[in-house]
Amino acid sequence: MIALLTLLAGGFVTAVAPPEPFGPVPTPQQLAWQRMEFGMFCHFGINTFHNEEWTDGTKDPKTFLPTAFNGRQWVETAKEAGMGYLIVTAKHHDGFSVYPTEEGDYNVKASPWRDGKGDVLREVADACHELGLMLGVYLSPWDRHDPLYANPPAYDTRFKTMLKELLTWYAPVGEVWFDGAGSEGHVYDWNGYYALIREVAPDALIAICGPDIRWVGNEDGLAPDTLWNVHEVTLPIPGSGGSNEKRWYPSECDVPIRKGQWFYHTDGESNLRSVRELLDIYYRSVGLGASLLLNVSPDRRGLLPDPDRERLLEVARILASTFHYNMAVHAHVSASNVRGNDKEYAAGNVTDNNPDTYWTVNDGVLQASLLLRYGSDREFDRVMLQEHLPLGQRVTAHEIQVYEAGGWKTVASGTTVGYKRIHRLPLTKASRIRIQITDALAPPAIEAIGLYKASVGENTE
Ligand code: FUL
Repeated sequence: MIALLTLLAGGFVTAVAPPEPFGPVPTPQQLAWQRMEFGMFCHFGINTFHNEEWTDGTKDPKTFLPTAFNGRQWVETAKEAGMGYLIVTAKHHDGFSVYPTEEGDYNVKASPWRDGKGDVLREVADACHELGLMLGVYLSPWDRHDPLYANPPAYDTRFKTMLKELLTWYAPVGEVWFDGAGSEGHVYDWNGYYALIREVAPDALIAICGPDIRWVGNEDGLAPDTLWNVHEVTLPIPGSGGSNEKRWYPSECDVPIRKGQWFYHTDGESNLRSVRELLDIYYRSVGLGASLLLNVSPDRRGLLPDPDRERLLEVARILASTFHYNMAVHAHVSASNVRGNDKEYAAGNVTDNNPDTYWTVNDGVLQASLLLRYGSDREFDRVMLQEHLPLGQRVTAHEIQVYEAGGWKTVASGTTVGYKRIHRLPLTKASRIRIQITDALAPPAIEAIGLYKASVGENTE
């Protein structure tokens, strides 16, 4: 019998077919990217040496002179903080390239740093690849230095050559970040840029002014409370067959660790965000299903400033301590409905720590609940949910309830779940916890549930 079912199901021991995917679903690259959750942005360039956010393209390249550059320190810090990727500014709006491009003359080769042989990207890329972080590159379309900028076709050709340099010299590159700032009214060959990236680095995701990763819409690190991964993308997308296609388009929240400063400023330390602010940003980005791209700008030494580094690592330690123990794995978990009563889709899948398994329900069922039971009370103040994204995003409303004095009491509620939803609650004691999916666009498919107690460190200022 099992053998027959195995044959019928194409190799899987299951009697019931999985639900059809609902709407657009992530590509494997998007899903892997979403699962990293947290990345570091490093703005480093000629601005670093002028206490300015946007220099105008006239600063002398000789002023780019880090005294103790160590790209590995950036990557090691990101890794220690639990980040999965790091994005470097190869060229910002001022047009100065921190890698030895063969295009133009406004780049590291014109600086006395390491006798004109320095290469920021080389060291950061090598360290990323060695330590297992995904490397991303920021290449500003807006260029305030390059005389070719006034001649769009000539500039496009140069820009594509630079993209090709970055994607081949520092391969593999996982994300290309196209900033829209300053570009109002300028016509770029976006289709040509995208086609080149797809050809040279098919696994690279194109972010912001691009079809794969969406800007969350602010620089405060805050995602909206209802966050969908499916959006209508209006940019030109090669091969998409139209400009208003609905596609999987996950959000990235970019935010600087020093308020308002993407580049290092010698007098900027008072802008360093507090532990409490950074934790809040984490919960309001990752905790709402977006990715968090936190900018830590290297200083004039070419190192992450000590206070910023310590602040980041402190936040990372606190988060690791909050989330290291998921007490849901010790609950008895049951569900109001299990698809075909098949154990392939059982409630227990939400606590098995396996992203490939999930709990789901019969076709047509849009409301369902999971019940977590313990023999005695547990104390928790964080509840985490994740949908199984390979089947598309489905949940539109949910509630967390606890059984108390003879009745169910709602302690948290929300709309979308998506990649992840973390609720912060007052410290709650209960032996029965119910996760209610109260509405969905298609039968819910939940991959993971977590119950945690926040580290005392979360009360740090
Ligand atoms: C903005 C830029 O203008 C800032 O300088 C910074 O690069 C930020 C990430 O994007 O649009």
